[in-house]
Amino acid sequence: MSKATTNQSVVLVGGPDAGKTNYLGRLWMALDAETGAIAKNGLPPQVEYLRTIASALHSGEFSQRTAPGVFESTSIPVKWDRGESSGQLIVPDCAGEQWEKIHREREWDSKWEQAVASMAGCILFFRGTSTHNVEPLNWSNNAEVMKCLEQTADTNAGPPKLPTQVLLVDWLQCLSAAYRDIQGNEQPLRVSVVLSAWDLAPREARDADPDEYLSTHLPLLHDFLSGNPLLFRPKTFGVSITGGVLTDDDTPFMKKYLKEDPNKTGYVVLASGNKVLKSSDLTLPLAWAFGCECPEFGQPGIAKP
Ligand SMILES: Nc1nc2c(ncn2[C@@H]2O[C@H](COP(=O)(O)OP(=O)(O)OP(=O)(O)O)[C@@H](O)[C@H]2O)c(=O)[nH]1
Ligand SMILES: [Mg+2]
Repeated sequence: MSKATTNQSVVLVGGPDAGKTNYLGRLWMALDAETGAIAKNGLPPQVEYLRTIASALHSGEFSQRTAPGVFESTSIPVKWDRGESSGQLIVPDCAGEQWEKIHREREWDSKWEQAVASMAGCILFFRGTSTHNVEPLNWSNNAEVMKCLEQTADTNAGPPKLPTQVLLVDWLQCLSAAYRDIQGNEQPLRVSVVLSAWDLAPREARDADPDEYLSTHLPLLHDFLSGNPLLFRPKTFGVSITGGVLTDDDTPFMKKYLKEDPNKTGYVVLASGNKVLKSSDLTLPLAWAFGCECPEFGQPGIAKP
């Protein structure tokens, strides 16, 4: 018998240039192909937005960064458990600048309030190769920061930008508080951490559990998630939507990419029990955030070696 759910949203969280929109386009291809853990269950009303991103990827280009002010609340009918369960997935996409504004102004508008009211989980994006990232700093003795703070005091200029992981933790705090207050939900919030452009991660990190990369490069975020089991149910994924860098040049990778079925490109790396898996199912981060049970996630409670 089919188990229907109410409309549920999965919120895409991340700063500018983190990989949200391009993942959404590649995710749509995977949902549309109906071969992954989650599949489409009919056509979404706003299919044009998804098709535009997907068609850029089809023609060998990443979709451009989202313009500030855009808020695309895509609603996709989906099914899982081999069609036994179905629901409506609402995936709002906006420019990373809107997330920065939420951090600065400590408020979000009614569109976000609506998305959070039906939030099943969230997908948090970080792209290690983005030039927008601000590295964690040693505030107590970093000479450049101390100089900058001194100048800020003298000139009333804006303070230096906060490290990216501080913003990511702040967004999670806001979402977790809203999840509890608005929904009255006592369950931990499901969080998929997507380390995007995993094809550009350092060679030695690429085949290891992406959670180790998180622990080394964003230790505050890693410890915040793993140290609060009553608030969060996190899982870290290394995601490459293409398998390599898309460029106008006639590289061997591009020749291969343009010949391939775009739904066969890219991969997801994740820990499964005591192994590390490389899967071609790009819906897995969504499946975790949505709360689906997938064999790829391994048995709960099995410790890593
Ligand atoms: N090599 C590689 N690059 C990627 C991948 N995914 C995203 N990128 C790069 O990341 C850039 C930013 O991706 P977007 O999807 O636009 O990021 P966004 O989070 O939507 O950014 P805003 O709209 O500014 O908030 C792309 O233009 C690509 O250069 C990937 O799987 N592999
Ligand atoms: Mg975008």
